[in-house]
Amino acid sequence: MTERIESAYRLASDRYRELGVDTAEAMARLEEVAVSMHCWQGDDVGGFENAGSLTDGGLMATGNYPGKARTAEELRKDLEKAYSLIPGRHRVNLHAIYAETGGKKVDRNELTIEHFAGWVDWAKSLGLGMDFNPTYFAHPKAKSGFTLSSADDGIRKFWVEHGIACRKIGAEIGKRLGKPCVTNVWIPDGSKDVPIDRKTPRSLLAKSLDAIFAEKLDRKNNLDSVESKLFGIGSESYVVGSHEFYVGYAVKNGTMLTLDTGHFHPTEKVSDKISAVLLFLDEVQLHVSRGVRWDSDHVVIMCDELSSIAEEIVRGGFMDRVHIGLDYFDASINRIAAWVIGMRCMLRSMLTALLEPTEMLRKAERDGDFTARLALLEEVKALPASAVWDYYCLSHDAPVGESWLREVKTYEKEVFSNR
Ligand code: RNT
Ligand code: ZN
Repeated sequence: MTERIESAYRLASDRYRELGVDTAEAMARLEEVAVSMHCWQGDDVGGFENAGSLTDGGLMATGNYPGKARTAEELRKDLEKAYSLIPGRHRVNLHAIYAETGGKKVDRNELTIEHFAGWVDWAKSLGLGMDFNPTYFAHPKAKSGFTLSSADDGIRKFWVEHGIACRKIGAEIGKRLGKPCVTNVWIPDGSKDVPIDRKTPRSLLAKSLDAIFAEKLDRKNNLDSVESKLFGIGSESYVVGSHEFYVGYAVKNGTMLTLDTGHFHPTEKVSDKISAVLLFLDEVQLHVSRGVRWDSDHVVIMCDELSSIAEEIVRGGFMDRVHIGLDYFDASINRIAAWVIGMRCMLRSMLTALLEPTEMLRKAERDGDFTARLALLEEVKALPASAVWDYYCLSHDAPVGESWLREVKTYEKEVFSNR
């Protein structure tokens, strides 16, 4: 098999060379892409706290596939399995509800790095980077549907303290791992039915965020980001932290912006937003998801929008300003497979974009030859990127093609069946 992959690669490489594309260079650039893999796919956004229901916050994982991770050890083991089936060095994205408190109840405003030391040591031993998220849902103090924008001073104060605690944790994670941690704020706040006052919660949210971000932290360790949403379960009519709110907030305050591909109107595309917001912001984070009809958090696949996102990142020269992360939760299929499919698709779409004969396409556009632009774009889709991808997997100790699935099935038999 190795020989077949190598000879297919050589043929592909020759074909790309004819178009002025260097496949070795594309693969070298792909090595630089560290995708943040979201731990919450492994346990349906459960965490280890048992403080409240996930739907208090408008998130819902559907399905009951066996084998869900129940402890940090199980989750790390599953994550390790997934990373072993994905080429390259990546990152892990953690939520505050994944704290390890040794059985003690520690409320969210009291969390410290100590509760994540197990995760940091583990990430270090695997050479992973790490990102972090305060958890503003699945908690009694989120039950009303309002957290940082709550009209109740006590509730708001609690969640501001949680935000501050999490930024400190993020900074310490970044320091210990020697690469910055993106600490991302997403809140579920909003209302099911038409509100009278849309203004007050937004001004309270801005005030709460100002309090959370008041302390300047070294960007070497921690990068703050804010994530908008269009609607959620229970916040169909009004979301406090809308896109306009956070674009404004991020531009004014110099934070990063998180663009989740499920958080816009279905015909609105994140791929089109990247070059716009990066004119005014230093960096953005992506939560790559796949909405089906709505923000349904399906597993990422090779769809047109994924290709467009990858193309925009590469064509724009944005690889070092766009932090790519995944965000979905599917409990109806093997959860490790869900990670592996999404990660491999994300990377394969990046490789395909890196292999694009962009100069040729740009020239057609510059010359006003839109016939050629369209014709070439369609021909490019048929280039042998998959042969380069197979070779990339082979040369990075990752399974080629569908062979990773066998390993997941074996793991399922040996590990999941005992849970
Ligand atoms: C929710 C947001 C948010 C969460 C995670 C768990 O709609 O997308 O990013 O999915 O933080
Ligand atoms: Zn998200």
